[in-house]
Amino acid sequence: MKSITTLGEFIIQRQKDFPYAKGELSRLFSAIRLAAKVVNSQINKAGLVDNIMGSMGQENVQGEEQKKLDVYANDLFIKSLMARNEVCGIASEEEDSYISFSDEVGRSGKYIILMDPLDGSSNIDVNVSIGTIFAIYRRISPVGTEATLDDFLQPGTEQVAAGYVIFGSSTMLVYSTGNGVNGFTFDPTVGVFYLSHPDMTIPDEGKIYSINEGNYSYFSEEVKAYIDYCKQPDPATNRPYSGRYIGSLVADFHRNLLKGGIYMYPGSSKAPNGKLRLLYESNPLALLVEQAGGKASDGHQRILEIVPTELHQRAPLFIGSTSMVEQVERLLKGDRGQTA
Ligand code: P6P
Repeated sequence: MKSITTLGEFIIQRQKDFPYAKGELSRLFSAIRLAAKVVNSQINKAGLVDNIMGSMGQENVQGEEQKKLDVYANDLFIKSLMARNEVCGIASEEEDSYISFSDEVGRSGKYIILMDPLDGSSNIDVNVSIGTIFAIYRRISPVGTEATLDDFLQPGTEQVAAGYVIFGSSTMLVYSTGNGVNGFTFDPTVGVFYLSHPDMTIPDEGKIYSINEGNYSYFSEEVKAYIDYCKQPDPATNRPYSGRYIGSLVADFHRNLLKGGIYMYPGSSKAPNGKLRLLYESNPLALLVEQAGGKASDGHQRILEIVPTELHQRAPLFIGSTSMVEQVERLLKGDRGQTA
């Protein structure tokens, strides 16, 4: 019988792909894997467990109502990562500022992690897929000192690993260390992630466009032109496309990664830089999509090359199949000839 590879086995096999390979990737991912399993078990019974469901009646730094499961996932990932002695600091959507570990072991950590512990959590109550997104960087401050803000404000090109966990009809962990993208599906009967999607690549073309069209009247004329382009019948270019918008970034991204498509959260007159966070939402997904052969842009420049200035800064996001992202970039440059 063909043996299937577990996440742990895969990481050991690929340890050489991870810079400074001394088992560090294995320990980092074992923390993420453990936290993902525990969060998964809580999400699966969220409808039943009163003490988890519902809001804590407080807001996070984003001004968004903090659901108990957000806080639970945030605390769990932080505890699990701290315990592996590889991380000197963590930044999270749920934390106002970054957390640096001041003890000697923490200060000796060589990596920092940025994460959205439970993206799309407003969907928990309606049983829609949600996800965790993470980005791993090598610290730039000296080992042995406390992490600094500069460790977290590195461009996405400096990520040494990035990935997401999608809690959907099945739970999957998808990640890259810069050598392709691989997906692992969780088998809850044995508590193991198995390699189910080796060497994931995104089709260059797709038929799916994902955007919240409720914001149409607030978009620029160029973004409106692309949305209209997606809807214009043209058999030669596979149009009209299908509109698919789950309202959960990880779920929309994952579907487009597998099937081809584009996800967009543009700037608007209401929110000039859009809604999504550069450091722990767009950058990790941009690394994944580029490693899978796709593209991620803020409409004008490569997401990964944006030099961050603030921990929670937002940026417009156009991400997915290369030819679709390039099409919208042309339109954003005012090249209307492409909408014929
Ligand atoms: P809107 C969830 O809050 C999230 O950050 C992403 O997961 C999702 O794609 C987006 O916001 C949805 O935002 O404004 O369309 O409801």
